[in-house]
Amino acid sequence: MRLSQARLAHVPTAIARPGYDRMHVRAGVVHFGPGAFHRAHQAPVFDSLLADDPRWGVTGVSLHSTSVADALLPQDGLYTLALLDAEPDMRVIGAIGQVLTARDPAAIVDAVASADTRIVSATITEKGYCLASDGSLDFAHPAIAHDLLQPETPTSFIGWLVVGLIERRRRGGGGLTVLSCDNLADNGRKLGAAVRAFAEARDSETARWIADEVRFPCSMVDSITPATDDALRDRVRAAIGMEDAWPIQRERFSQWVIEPDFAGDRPPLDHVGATFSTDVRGYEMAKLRLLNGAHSTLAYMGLERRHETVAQAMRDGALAAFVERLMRDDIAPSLAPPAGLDVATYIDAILQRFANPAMEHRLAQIAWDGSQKLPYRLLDAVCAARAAGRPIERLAMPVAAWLRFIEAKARSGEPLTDPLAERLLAASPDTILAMPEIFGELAGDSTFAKAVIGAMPL
Ligand code: CS2
Repeated sequence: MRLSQARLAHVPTAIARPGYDRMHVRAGVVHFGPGAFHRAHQAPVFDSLLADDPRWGVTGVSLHSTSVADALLPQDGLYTLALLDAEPDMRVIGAIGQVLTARDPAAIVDAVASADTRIVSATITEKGYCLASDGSLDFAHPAIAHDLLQPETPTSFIGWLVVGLIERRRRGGGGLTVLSCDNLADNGRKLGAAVRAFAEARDSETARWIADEVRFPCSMVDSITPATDDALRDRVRAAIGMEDAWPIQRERFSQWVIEPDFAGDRPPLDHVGATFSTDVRGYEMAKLRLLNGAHSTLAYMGLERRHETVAQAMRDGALAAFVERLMRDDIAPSLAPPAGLDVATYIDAILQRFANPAMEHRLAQIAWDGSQKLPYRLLDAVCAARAAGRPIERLAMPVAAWLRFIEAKARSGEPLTDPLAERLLAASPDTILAMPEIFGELAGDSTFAKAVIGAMPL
């Protein structure tokens, strides 16, 4: 027995189910990258919205794999979300109707161009934006170079989006909101500039239409989402009384702060858990540097100390004390918190979330894609410390641990999950520290290089 629309009525009543008629849902949102984070964070918000308004269903688009479509389509898009707490809570989410893949390019273009679609959102991870270290579109990126040469058969999110936007304009379609939900500082602004630059390289009329009609609000997203494992599948099977091929788990806490800069209709996301704020930047900087910066620190320094999960690393007194000191003394002074965000309390809450014993959040998962994550998470704080004349020795320690992590992979021959893996595995620590595409202005900073090379394991 597999979870599906027909079997939804058999899910025990203790488990919340879509309280709306899924037959009448229309897809107002096209989401690129319907992986675990989207299904844990934004999809439940739209699921709550659907209780009052059937216009906000979600069509997922997976550009690089068919695994989400293969798991969810036999389940009519349904899946179980488990909130991990002392008392785990489960809920069946029905917001996702369709999952499209690159097997059906015309359907992707049609989804972006459709009059029903008001929002195109994305969780494609840092590397999906194809940005250079100054935050602008990297025209030398192989996917972007490919998409400019063969614009009708793109590979990148930006390439696909622009094909969809051209079709939307051709149909006389209205404006659109493109909502980045990835962990990048200034995510919306960077995406908007990248899309306009790409469109400009194709034709300036499209670029002008995009500038006039498409909004790119910034958003800060937060909810810790450990990867799905067999333990979760078993728990969900026992709870719902049937198979769910891909349930999702996350902590109870969830935050979504969105700039209220929408084209046309803005769904009342603030009635279902999100916050609209004109100071997303302040929230984003605090979240990226404190939570994600500490996460990456725990990952590289924790793996080195043979820990496997975040909660385990937090039970290591020396490491937990180091991370707390890093957050309070080195990162906090680099922030410009929005009115109403008390940084000391925010740090307390993050430390408590990390220690949640109900979550098995693997450090190896967080350690992926270091070359893409460290700039926003740690290096921006290093730059701020350098500019203000504050010490950088502690901030250099997780960077050094990352370099040792790469060295260990090179030595053992184990794979390194990172888009720059090949180059990183072949390079010395000094060569890596001189890569401007990772280190930006710090690439030529001998004080920083000295601090990193001199940093010892904890
Ligand atoms: C984590 C994030 O895997 C990682 O790199 O730091 O996914 C983190 O759990 C989320 O950003 C929390 O909102």
